[in-house]
Amino acid sequence: MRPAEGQIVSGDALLVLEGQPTTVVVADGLGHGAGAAEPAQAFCHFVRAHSSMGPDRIMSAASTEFVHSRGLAAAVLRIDVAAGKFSYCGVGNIDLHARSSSPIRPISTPGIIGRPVRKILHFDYSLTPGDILVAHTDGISSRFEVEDFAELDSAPMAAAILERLGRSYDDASCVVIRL
Ligand SMILES: [Mn+2]
Repeated sequence: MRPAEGQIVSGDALLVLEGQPTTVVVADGLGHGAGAAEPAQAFCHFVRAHSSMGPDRIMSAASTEFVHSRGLAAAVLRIDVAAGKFSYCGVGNIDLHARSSSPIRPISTPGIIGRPVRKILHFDYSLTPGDILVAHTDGISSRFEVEDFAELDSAPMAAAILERLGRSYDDASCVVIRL
């Protein structure tokens, strides 16, 4: 991840809680700089504190919890490698792309966490070894195919996507998960 041009602090935040299952959070606080980083980082702490809850329950609890914040977009990914399962729940401009043996195309519910949101969508999928998941904030254009980066390992892939598709005027962050 990197901050928008001219900013020192990124208003995006990422969290990876490795385990069985693994939880990944991608968050984008409204606006830029330290004020935007606050709700994004608070959301990461909130997920860490509620990691036993399902992504959809975390998200609906967060809608109330962040009512007095400036608001944010975020997605929670839950990856259970042993069970071959993947759950996704997002609100706002967070995108997920996959290269997978069965189709994985979740969408984030339009809206802002901390403002009234209509029914929050969540998605459950099967995972197979070799599958690749890429989640990113709207500081990265979603006009790419995972396949075009698939020869790279996770960290270089995230860096290449950021470099080639990052928008300089926004905080940008990207997480790559390879099974
Ligand atoms: Mn953004």
